[in-house]
Parts: sequence; structure tokens; C-alpha cells
Amino acid sequence: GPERLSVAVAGMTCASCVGHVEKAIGKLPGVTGVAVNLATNRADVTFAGVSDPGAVVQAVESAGYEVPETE
Ligand code: 9UX
Repeated sequence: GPERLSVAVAGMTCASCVGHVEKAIGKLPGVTGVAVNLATNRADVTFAGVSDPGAVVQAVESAGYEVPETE
């Protein structure tokens, strides 16, 4: 069934940052939904099948933001 994933995203400072991160994660295979919150610095992602945390981290970093090590 669907899997959900929540990752911390650091470095977002404005509302457009949220859009950049959502677009990057939304392009990933199997992603059916993504909601990024500027206030909580989190991205909540839904996958159609098995989640791929590494792909989400890579997408965030490629867009110019960071996933803290502790997450
Ligand atoms: Mo806003 Mo975010 O001008 O990288 S898009 S700071």
C-alpha cells in the first residue's frame, strides 16, 4: 500500500522555496503527494508503493536545500 515519509528540510527562507522543494520531490517516481511546510521545516511525502528516502534527500539537495544529518 501507500507509504508516507516525513523529512526535515533546512534552508528554506521564503514561500517560493517551498514551491521549489515541492516541485523537486513531486517529480520523483512513485510520488503521489508532497506537502512542504515552511514553518515546521518538514516535507511530508506520499508514495504509491515503497518509499525511497534516499531519492527524496537527493532531490532536496539538488534543489539547493539540506536534509539535516540527524534526520
Ligand atoms: Mo525565496 Mo528560496 O526569494 O531559495 S525562493 S529564498
